[in-house]
Amino acid sequence: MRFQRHPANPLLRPNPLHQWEAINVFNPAVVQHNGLFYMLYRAQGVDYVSHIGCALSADGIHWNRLEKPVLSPHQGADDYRGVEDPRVTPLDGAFYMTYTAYGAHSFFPMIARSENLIVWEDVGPLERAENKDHVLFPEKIGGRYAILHRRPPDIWLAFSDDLIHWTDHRPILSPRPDNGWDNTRVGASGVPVRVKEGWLLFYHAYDQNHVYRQSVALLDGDDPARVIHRPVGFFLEPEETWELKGDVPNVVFSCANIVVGDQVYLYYAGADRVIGLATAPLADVVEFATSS
Ligand code: BMA
Repeated sequence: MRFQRHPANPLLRPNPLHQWEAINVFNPAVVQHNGLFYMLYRAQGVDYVSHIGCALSADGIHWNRLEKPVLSPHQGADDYRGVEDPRVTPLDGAFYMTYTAYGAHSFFPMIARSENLIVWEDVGPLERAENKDHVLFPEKIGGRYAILHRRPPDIWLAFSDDLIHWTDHRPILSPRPDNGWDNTRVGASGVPVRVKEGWLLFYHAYDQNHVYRQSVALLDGDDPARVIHRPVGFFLEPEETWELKGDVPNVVFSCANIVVGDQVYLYYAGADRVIGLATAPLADVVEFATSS
């Protein structure tokens, strides 16, 4: 199974009219709300400080951007180098953005909340340690909030009663040293997708040559610490020129895998510079995640 690239790719490019997004736009979250698609994307200008911009679309293909970022560094020394890699989870009637705060002491994972996807307020850090690729599940599991995160090089799971205190941290998915493409590091992509078979955990991995690829595994519906099946292969790797060359070469990196009708829309960045879309029937993704 392979995802099909959209013929209009790349859908979003850097915008030289806005200083803050003049060099790179990448790693977007996408959610559907009030009949529109909202994209929250990471953007960099010539200073390489990351902001989070917002674009709106009626069809998920053609986007109109807001003039200004919706989130910029605001925590002084903790994030003055940027706010990065948003993932957005609809939960409890609101939206939660998990993003990486990059500051004086490296980076750590933050959680913010919004009712309208434009005005964001911080909830707090998941932990003040080198960690990223964190994303909330869209519903409580066993009565508690659940989150995926990444303490290098593994994907971890943790739980919370209040989204502030996180416990029961444990690694659930690791690189496979003998398996070429995902032998070095793994991290979650977008919000896990609930299907009747369990949770689809979309993830990225890179190998010893720093080539980023995308795949998906199946987690148990009630106990997502349990990996039911993990395909040997991947479903997307850098092939197009804009995926092979950019700010960081050989990268397809996704923070959004949403279900639209009977399709999965995987939004992703090519080479940390532009944003594209690839799609696949949900039924094919489930088959891949359960049997290949
Ligand atoms: C990761 C993250 C992503 C980036 C990727 C490839 O560590 O920082 O933002 O897209 O590297 O450069």
